[in-house]
Amino acid sequence: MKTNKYENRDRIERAYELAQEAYRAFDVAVEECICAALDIPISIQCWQGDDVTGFEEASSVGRGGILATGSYPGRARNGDELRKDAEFAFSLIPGKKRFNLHGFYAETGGRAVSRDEIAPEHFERWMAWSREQRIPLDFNPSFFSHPLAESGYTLSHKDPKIRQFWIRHAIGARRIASAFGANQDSPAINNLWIPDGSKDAPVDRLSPRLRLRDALDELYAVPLKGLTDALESKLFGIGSEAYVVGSHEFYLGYAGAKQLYLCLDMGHFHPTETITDKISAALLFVPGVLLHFSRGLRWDSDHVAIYSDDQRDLCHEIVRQKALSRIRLALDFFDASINRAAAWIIGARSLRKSLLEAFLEPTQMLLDAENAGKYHERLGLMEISKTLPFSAVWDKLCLDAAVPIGPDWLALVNEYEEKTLLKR
Ligand code: RNT
Ligand code: ZN
Repeated sequence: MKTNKYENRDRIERAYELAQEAYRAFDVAVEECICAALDIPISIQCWQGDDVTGFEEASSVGRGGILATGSYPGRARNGDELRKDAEFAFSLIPGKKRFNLHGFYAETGGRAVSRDEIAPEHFERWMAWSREQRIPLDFNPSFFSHPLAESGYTLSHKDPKIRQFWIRHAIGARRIASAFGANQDSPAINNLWIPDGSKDAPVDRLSPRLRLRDALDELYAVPLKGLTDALESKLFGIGSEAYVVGSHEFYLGYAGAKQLYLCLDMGHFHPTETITDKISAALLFVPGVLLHFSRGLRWDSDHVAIYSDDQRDLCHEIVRQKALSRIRLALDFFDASINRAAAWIIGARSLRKSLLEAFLEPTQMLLDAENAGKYHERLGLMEISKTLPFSAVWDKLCLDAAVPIGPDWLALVNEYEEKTLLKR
């Protein structure tokens, strides 16, 4: 496929002008919508680049807690490859970006450093890269793929020694996020997710939750600046089909009580349950919400995010809420069965697209209809707004952001795959 086959500045500008006219009839200022959509940072997950493997030798010991499936060639095997792939993906993703790291992406110069000893110094290279790229970093402690996580319990483990190990890791992670915050002009999100749970129905559901509460109290008691702590729940996972210690109710209560951010992952709820309706409720009681854009498919939660009804609804909700200063957006999927840079690009572009569409909604008209009790009008307008000439505005957004239009990015991915990824 030839690069710039689709891009035709003149055609895009003409289509855009007509689109602007169409939106004007709905009192939508398209130019402002493009700027607003480009301005929202999307935190891109490093772990799509290497199948959540990390750089530790020890990670081969256990894959407990998380698992990417697929064996597409070209996985990044070290920090340099991961950074290179991320830079390539960045160049094809419009709008503001952040990069989201995990504890086991520490670069220790070949020295084995125990998970409970990782510190800001092991992220010097990431921080230098972040400054150079002007891409702020976010962080996550890693409570999986480790021998001490193999039992299925970490912060809620009944052995105090194992619990303390993970508490030390969590505090270290908070220090790293704090160092990121000092290295950039916005706080780093430090999102805590643990796999703790049980394959079969436990008799005692309370004790692990008491231990988790106490462990969290201990690790959040360390005062640190420059970071925003978030907590992520899950309904069930591999090996925790019957019971998850850090459930939604647990963290909703905890985040509310301690005034921490609540992380809602699109794939972490019952298959027919969406997170769209949870935001307005949660924001009444927690300082902010971190969203993990993912795609649950049957039992799994980690497929590439796409321009789906679920994602579009969610973006409409966060834009309508006018609470973007209290909402952070991150991608969370890991598909090892397709080109990994393409996975990043598809996910991030789809999210930006859903955001743009949400900004273009004639919200005031919908609200007027709703407030007048004219629900047929509300529904009618919602249907009409779905087929306004949105794709012409999306093309213009890509043009403004100087990223390839339409399918032109695919040719660049194929070229990168051939010249770089397949040589690994
Ligand atoms: C796992 C959680 C968590 C992870 C990442 C790697 O179920 O969604 O967010 O995907 O931390
Ligand atoms: Zn997640």
